[in-house]
Amino acid sequence: MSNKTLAILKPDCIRKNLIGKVISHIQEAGFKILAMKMVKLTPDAAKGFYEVHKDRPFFNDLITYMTSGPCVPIVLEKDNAVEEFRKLIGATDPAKAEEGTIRKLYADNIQENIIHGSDSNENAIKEIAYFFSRKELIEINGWNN
Ligand code: IDP
Ligand code: MG
Repeated sequence: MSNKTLAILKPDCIRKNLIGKVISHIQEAGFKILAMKMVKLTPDAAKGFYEVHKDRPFFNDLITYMTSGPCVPIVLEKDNAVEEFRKLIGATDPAKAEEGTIRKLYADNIQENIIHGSDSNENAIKEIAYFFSRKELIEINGWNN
């Protein structure tokens, strides 16, 4: 799965009516959408997804934010997808993100930063499985994906 990554359009992206703009940006950068849905995370689901951050001071605020409205998880495909997508979204803190990146263009602050991107191939595989069942992925894209 080294050509795949998981994006999540976060609740601020949906609230600000930026779904279309952000997806255009992603598609124009050459990513293919393999699967997509809208979900409202429960606190437990958000905690599970961000378990690696459970001891960080911003964890509780992060869970409140991620459960504050619907999210749109998206499975994306491109060569070197994880690294290419992290470049496209920019640094966690939009103030530090490069010009032209999605976070620089659309994010308000380090917490409400519009979009998630997996940070390694290993995590991409886990994160895709967190939102999409094998059955769903096969039904959508066939056995080769
Ligand atoms: P990433 O999304 O760029 O991979 P992570 O360090 O994995 O960044 O953090 C996960 C999410 O937690 C961030 O996207 C952001 O929403 C939030 N976050 C990270 N660092 C901070 C912080 O210092 N203050 C508030 N929220 C933060
Ligand atoms: Mg991260």
